[in-house]
Amino acid sequence: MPQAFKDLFSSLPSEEDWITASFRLYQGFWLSSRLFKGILTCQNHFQAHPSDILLVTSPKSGTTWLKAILFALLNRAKYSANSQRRHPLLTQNSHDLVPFLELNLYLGQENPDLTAIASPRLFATHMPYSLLPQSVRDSNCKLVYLCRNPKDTFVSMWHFANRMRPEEKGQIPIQEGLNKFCRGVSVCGPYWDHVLGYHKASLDMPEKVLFMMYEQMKVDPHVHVRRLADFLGCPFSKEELRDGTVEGILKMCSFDNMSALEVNKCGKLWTGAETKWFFRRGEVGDWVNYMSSEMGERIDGVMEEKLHGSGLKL
Ligand code: PPS
Repeated sequence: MPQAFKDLFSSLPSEEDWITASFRLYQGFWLSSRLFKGILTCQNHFQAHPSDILLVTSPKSGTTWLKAILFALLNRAKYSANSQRRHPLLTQNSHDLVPFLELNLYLGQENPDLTAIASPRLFATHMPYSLLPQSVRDSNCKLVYLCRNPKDTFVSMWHFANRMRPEEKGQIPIQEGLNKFCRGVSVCGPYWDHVLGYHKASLDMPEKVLFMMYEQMKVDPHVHVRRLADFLGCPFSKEELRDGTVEGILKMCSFDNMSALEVNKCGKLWTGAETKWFFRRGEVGDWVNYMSSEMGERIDGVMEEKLHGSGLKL
């Protein structure tokens, strides 16, 4: 990390993270040193194009799923999900097909080669709205925000942190994770400020920011994928609607199909994380299997207070 970044990072308020290192509070959000470096580099060097599409999520909100759906949607003329045979999503994890700006592209370099990426370029990010590079906010590029209910997001985060922790550290007690989450201390947290930033942006600029919910996608994926395609300016044609293109994409990107692929059972990502860790249960309401109703009510109480007046209920 450049010395100036290091000096700034070490001057910031710090908290123990969920794994082995520390978070720092930068402009209201908790970041690891990797994220901090990637975000600042990206802010300084990324030039958004008006045709770019950015998938934004708070971690564990369904990023892996929506990366796959967006990739399949945007590349449907080139790769048919219905024939399934040659589709890149069958042999590559969606994180390898849709890079994170701050965690892949701008992590170790100021000027990654983006020339090979065809337009519209599809990227992902966990960056809070207020930390996005200025060029993203100024250009006409589109942002798709996927939000997931906080209790399932928290439980998913807790499981993932436990997998990332070295064996000798043991599991992070769920109560300790909950205390952190409810104080806002999680990757790119506070969770509620992350969500609120994009929710407000979607109300202010509905043509630029689409706010989607994991739970709604689970209930009625067909409707929401069509909504996504309309928003991105690539609506499904009548013929596509007749010939099962939407169903093909949804089936290919379904939890059952993706989690059964060899690449998602045995592969690893650049971070060292195993691809199978990104496919745990993929269900709505799984939190009840890990948290007492009092713990659930605690998250509900925090959300009620923090989201008050926003019009958003989670
Ligand atoms: S990350 O690290 O932020 O990219 O993780 P992310 O992909 O956002 O979150 C992981 C959770 O998403 C679930 N998942 C899916 N749900 C539905 N359909 C599909 N295809 C799918 N793929 C992954 C995954 O199981 C994690 O949720 P939990 O509740 O832990 O199962």
